[in-house]
Amino acid sequence: MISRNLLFAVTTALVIAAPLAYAAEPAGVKVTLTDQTGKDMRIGLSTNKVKAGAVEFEVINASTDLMHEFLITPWKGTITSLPYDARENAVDEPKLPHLEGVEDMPAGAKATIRLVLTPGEYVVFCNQAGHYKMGMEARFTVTK
Ligand SMILES: [Cu+2]
Repeated sequence: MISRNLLFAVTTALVIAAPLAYAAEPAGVKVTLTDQTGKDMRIGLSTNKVKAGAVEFEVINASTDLMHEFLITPWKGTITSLPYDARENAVDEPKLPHLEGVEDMPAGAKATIRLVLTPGEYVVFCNQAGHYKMGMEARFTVTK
């Protein structure tokens, strides 16, 4: 899906999403996108809670054959309640309040993105067609 505020992944390239406004080391989160022949798709996070400020997400698409992506949006509701476009079989991205991340990562691709996050509840997800409904979503919390 093509969305605002998103970057395209380039295999093994380092992608910096936003200029860093803080001198402190950013919090680090390792993100692993996995699937097994189209089943058991998930987003693995090394931690699902960080302090507000700069956060560096080290994303790897560990799939051997499928494209995945890593998107993050502020969301107070349940992780399965994002606005959904049934025709596209994907989360309705323009209806989200804010969206960042890295999309269309080929199998094996890695990307590092650095975001500045404010306190609150977030949902991370993959929005390749069908993947959100197949379990590629997780809660992410940013504390004060
Ligand atoms: Cu996916």
